[in-house]
Amino acid sequence: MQMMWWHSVQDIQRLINRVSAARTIGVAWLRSVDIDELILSIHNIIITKNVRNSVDYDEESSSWNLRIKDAEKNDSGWYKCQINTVPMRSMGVYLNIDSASDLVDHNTSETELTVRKGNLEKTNAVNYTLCGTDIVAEDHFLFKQEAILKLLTRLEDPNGDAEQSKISRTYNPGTAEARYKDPRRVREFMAAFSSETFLKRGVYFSLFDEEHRNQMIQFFEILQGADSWDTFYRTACWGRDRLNEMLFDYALSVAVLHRKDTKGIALPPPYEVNPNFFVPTVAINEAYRGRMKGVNTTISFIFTGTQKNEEQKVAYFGEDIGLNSHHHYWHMEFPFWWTEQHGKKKDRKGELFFYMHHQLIARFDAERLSSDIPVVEPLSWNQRIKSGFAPMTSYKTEGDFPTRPDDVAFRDLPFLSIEEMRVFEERLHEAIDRGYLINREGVKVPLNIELLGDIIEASEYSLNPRFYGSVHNYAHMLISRINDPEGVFALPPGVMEHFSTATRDPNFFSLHKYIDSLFKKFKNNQPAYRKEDFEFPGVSIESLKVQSTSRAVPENQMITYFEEFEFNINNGMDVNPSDKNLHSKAQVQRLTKEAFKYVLEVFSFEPQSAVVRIFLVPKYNAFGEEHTQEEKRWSQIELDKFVVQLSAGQNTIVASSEDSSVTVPDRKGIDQLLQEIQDAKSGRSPLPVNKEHRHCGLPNRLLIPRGNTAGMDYELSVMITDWTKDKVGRSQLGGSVCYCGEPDQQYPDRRAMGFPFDKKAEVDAFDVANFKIQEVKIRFIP
Ligand SMILES: [Cu+2]
Repeated sequence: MQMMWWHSVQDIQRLINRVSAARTIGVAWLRSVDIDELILSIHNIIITKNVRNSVDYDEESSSWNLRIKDAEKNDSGWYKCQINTVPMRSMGVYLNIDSASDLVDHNTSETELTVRKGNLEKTNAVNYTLCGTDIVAEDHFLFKQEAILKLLTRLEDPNGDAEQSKISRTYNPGTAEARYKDPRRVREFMAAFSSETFLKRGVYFSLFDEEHRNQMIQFFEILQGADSWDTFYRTACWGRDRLNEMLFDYALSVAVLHRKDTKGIALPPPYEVNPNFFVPTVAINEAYRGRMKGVNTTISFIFTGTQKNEEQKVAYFGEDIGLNSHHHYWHMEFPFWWTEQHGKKKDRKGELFFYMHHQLIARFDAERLSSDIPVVEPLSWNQRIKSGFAPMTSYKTEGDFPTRPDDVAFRDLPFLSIEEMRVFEERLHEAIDRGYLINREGVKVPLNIELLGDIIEASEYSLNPRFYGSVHNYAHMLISRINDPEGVFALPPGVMEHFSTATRDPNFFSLHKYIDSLFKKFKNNQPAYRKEDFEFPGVSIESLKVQSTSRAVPENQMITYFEEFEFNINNGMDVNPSDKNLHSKAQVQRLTKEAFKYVLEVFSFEPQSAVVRIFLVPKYNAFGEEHTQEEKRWSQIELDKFVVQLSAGQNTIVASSEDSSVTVPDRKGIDQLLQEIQDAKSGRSPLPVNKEHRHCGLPNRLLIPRGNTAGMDYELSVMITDWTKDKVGRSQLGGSVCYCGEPDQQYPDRRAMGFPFDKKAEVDAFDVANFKIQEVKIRFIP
């Protein structure tokens, strides 16, 4: 993983600047020879004298491929592709042409190799190398990006954009059926839309409400089935002014995440589309006062509750707007209503439902321990809900999110009783105890983690939703509607009703701990891991340490702190056309960390591909007692997972906390997106487009728990296993793949999610040379 590329970056930058034309700058391929870098190609021009090299651009995957014909041992080494943006982006790959015999096996005369993002693949017809998927935005992409931002502006008002509103007036999906994959669906949707029961504007939309959901799905299906970007865009413009604003926002966002022609487009963050959901109403009102006075305002706000409420100590986590967004987008990438009609089957969706939420609980508990409060308790249908929640935020049009006091009992909903929940729970326990579930036809089906995730959520893949219910979705509704279960006050539902706001309620974590206990029971029934499940012969971890980027921090210590964060709340304000230029912002604190790196010394007997898995766990509980092995196992937080190419002998592996494959970098806000579009249009600075850009993913700032001022004790564990056995397909481990998978592809790692801590292990199983624990501290700087 050690990259040695950074030396002559400026020289290359100058060269690329000279060679390239205006805005659309291609990609340069470089090769490292000793400490120098040799330029192989710029754009599609070959610079090197090596005639075996060629470069081409693959439009489909937006990738620049370097081809090396008749590759030979001498071609082994580090290669790098580089994109001339500011800041410069580059990516290194190690090409290892060692086992010539392998290659001969595959192909006789011509030997070409495939290298993908940081990893080497050898397959038979294999070609080449992929230089990331970063390209520079061209006009058409800029138009799309801007169009999506406009479509999601001030959703309660008529569209303020002249062009979009003209399309909305003149286009009608009902008279353009031929432009959709399935004209029948367009007809059905148009009929539903014109019926009395179709959800009106100005009221809340809930995905959990079956009628709302079905209407949304109908609209989503025509967005998804639009035959081109143009049809898609026109359909969206049409829907923008006619459909319920929350329904429109949701359907459009899921479509943008799934359509091929919208890959790489950034959605405006949920806290800027709908600031009212996240910013206390008093702060919104204060910003209004600024508007009335005609001044730009930045209003700071704090997390909910007072110090009298223990839960307030960890509100910074549940109410973190980046965490809210992660949860929101995860459920958009893996909608429980998704079927093959909507697109590819989502690989390991049931297991991911378990694992992503399990990790949220482990992280929440670690934050609680940082604040000296005990871990969260699972909710139970037989007990009252201990902690209340006063959201202090509101719907744009339907008033405040209801407040729930401490210590209230569950209440039946008109269509769902608590007694039914007990029955569903009983049936789940039975399925787990017996190791099979009963499908719709009454046939026993062996239970696995995937099927269990599907029946608990329940997703459309549940084998028997009538029998097992929809425990997770129902539980969300039982909590969000607890204030007015019969609807006698016509209160809108609470924050638990929406994935974007759910984690703000501390009961989200109680609910999910309850769900997690079912998965835990299943996992504990599985045969324990044995030593041979973990072994990687010939590989040993000699040392492991963590180094902070600032020199003053001692080894094996990490630093966290709070920073101020500002975001745009214009969409939460009504606007008077005369003060269109007024700007309102909100400011809130958010947890962040200092960047650090893991440094591993690893010995390998032979050159091989290996996968490094890194976990962290708090050492002590809230009472200062060391956690048992069992407690530690189930509380492990995944920090990273990446592939390395080990050479024979000693290897130094260095990985940065910033490249973690559980996280995403900071989300771009509306202002930044608009600025970048402007800069690109005017030619000031090209806009880099990453078509693999993910919305789903934990914010990188939250990678590690807060820790405490004295320096809290944790154990860092690293396991290295054989990547050739674990990998699936030709995939790589990048982006936020650990919690969010890879869109449209198989989950790249064959092992159970959470491996090696997901199941029990025999006493000596971890006595292997490819596993190591290091004690570390996390110090919080107030
Ligand atoms: Cu969730």
